[in-house]
Amino acid sequence: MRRRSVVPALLLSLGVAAVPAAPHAAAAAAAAAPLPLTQVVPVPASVRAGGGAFTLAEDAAIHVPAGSPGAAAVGRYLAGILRPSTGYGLPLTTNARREGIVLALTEPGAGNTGAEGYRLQSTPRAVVISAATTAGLFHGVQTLRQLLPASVERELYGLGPWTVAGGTIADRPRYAYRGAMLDVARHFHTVQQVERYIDQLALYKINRLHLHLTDDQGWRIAIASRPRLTAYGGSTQVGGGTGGYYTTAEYQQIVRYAASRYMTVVPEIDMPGHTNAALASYGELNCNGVPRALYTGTAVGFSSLCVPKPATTQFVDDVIREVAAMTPGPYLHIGGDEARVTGRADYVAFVDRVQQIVRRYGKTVIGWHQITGADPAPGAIAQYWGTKGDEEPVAVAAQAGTRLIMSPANHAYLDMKYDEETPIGQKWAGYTEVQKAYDWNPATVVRGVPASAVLGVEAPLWSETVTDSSEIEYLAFPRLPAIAEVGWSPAATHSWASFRQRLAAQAPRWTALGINYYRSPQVPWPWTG
Ligand code: IFG
Repeated sequence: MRRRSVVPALLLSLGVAAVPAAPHAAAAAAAAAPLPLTQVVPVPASVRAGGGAFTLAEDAAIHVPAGSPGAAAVGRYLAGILRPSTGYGLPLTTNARREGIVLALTEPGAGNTGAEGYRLQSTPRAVVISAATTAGLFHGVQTLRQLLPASVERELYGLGPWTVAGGTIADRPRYAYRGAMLDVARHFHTVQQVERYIDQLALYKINRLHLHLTDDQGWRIAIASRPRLTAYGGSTQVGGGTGGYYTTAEYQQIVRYAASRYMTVVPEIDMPGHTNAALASYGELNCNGVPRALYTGTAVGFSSLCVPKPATTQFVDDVIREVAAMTPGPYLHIGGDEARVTGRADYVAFVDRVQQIVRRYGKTVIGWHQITGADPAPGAIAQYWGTKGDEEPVAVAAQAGTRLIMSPANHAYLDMKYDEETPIGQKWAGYTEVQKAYDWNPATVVRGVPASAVLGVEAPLWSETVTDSSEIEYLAFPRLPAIAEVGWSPAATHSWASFRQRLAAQAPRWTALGINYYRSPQVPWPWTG
């Protein structure tokens, strides 16, 4: 669970009050009214304000249902956030009294909250978060966090009051697939850096973490039957650094951590293009049998597995078998993008063959939308990353049953620069300020795609120019919350005027969490003094 400083609690237990974060801030907080229930990102499906506010009492408890380890884990997660900043003990209890903070599981289907939704009712006696699933409870907790003062996110405890406005929220997502992709191949990002990003994504109810594990510059996942992929293919990165990779144990640590934040990991093995690291590691994968040199530049489209060779099929089988075995989630992403030096017939043959292998190992195929140029297998998912919305094969495949994840590069690519001054990132899909990341509709972004074919959205962050958490955060905040709202909130609530105000109110929370965000001129950020 969340790692937080235990110092305040220790001091409290010794009867010594830790130094409050900032007395004037406490006075301001005491004077300030509780945040309006609508001031949440993503904006909830329905909000009914009214009735008295709830104020967390020092002796409050977090009530969880008996017999649900998942609900207790969500309770502990919430306690891990509230204890350091309030200094309160906040014990978990199953005594079913409806007072303080209550996490309640309803009968499936009872509250019409679906697989991930929740109800949050705030009265002077209690804040009750009820859901049919523990995922719903977890998402309700994210909303509760945002209804408490931003200082609730701090490491050091403040003086409160910890008040939540009175009223009722009934909330559930528009789309089931709300993802973020992190490219750990161009620049390697450690388990700790990935876990930090997972915690930040959880704030906005993201539920899929797509890891781009392999590319020309590096192979980042250990494959026992192919040790050179990481021993050699994982030994460098863009710019020539030492690269790195995840052992199976480390990958499974990421999977577990993501699952504890109700996020499913989607591993991507990009093929047949973007494979220089593999081609350098095993000469047999090249048509001439000669291993390629390692590559540390940022060009794309120059590499391809040698499709006709049986050795290539064996390689793909080894890799997919092992990645599928270490991935509890239902998806396996096979890439398929920018295979510019793969012959057309070879590309179709390869994509058709690889899809069969993925299905044989019990996973659902995801591929970049170029796989619609082959024969998408039944149940396959295409991830759209175009910018024009006029790609005919995508519409044809969608009409024939292929489902889509929308990642239009001119709205959802977090590695695009904000403007010409942005120090990192790329610009091939156009400068992307916050409003451009927000103002699009997944249901209509590609012409001819039935709205029912759209599974959801994903925000890719490619790492050619991104080396650490600070740079991840600079590009992801504030645009990731924009895409999270596009994926979660009803289309009817979509409003840049409303969103930019609610986004501005997130800034003190990001500051409290140490998130290095870009202060976009499009957002009325609060005066920070
Ligand atoms: N396109 C490539 C990525 C990355 C990206 C950077 C896709 C599917 C440009 N493929 O996006 O590997 O280089 O913006």
